[in-house]
Amino acid sequence: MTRFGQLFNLLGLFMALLEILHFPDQRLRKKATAVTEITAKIRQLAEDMLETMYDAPGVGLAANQVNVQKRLVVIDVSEDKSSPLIFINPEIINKQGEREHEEGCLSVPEAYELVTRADTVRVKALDLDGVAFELDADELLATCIQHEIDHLDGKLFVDYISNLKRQRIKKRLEKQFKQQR
Ligand code: GNR
Ligand code: NI
Repeated sequence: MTRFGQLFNLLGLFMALLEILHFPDQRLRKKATAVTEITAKIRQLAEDMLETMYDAPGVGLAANQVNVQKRLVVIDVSEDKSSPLIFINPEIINKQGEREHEEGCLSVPEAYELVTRADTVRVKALDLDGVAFELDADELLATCIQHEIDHLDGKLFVDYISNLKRQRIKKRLEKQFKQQR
């Protein structure tokens, strides 16, 4: 987060916690569209998404999860929440190997399952100034980037597990979120 972001966060001003959609909400299935202009609204969204992710807490968040169908992702896999990353229109330009990693998702609370993905990835994206950058990722960051780009394409980690497991999770969450309303 920027210095200003951190300051505002400490003061508890101007930033907002966004509501996270939950599986099986169909809005999570919409494909997000490219960000064509980095406006003040997009910058505000990125800040709010970071705050929402840290509050949850989670290591990543895609705009679809907060009901904005734009290709924007925030990630911070650091121990001390000191390394926020913002990816606009991210694309994986190279993947290598395979690795199984236990995944969870803020849109699928309390479900953790093994998913096989590429071991390392090279990702290309724009930063908040519209400047293109590339990043090599491994370990949790590699998993997280692939998980978030899936969100932008309307895909969830539960799509990779058995139908039986997915149906069980769906039933539990439908019940849980009906009770809360
Ligand atoms: O917080 C999260 N943890 C996580 C752990 C393993 C693999 C992927 C993730 S991403 C998740 C946050 C989230 O739902 N992002 O979309
Ligand atoms: Ni997720």
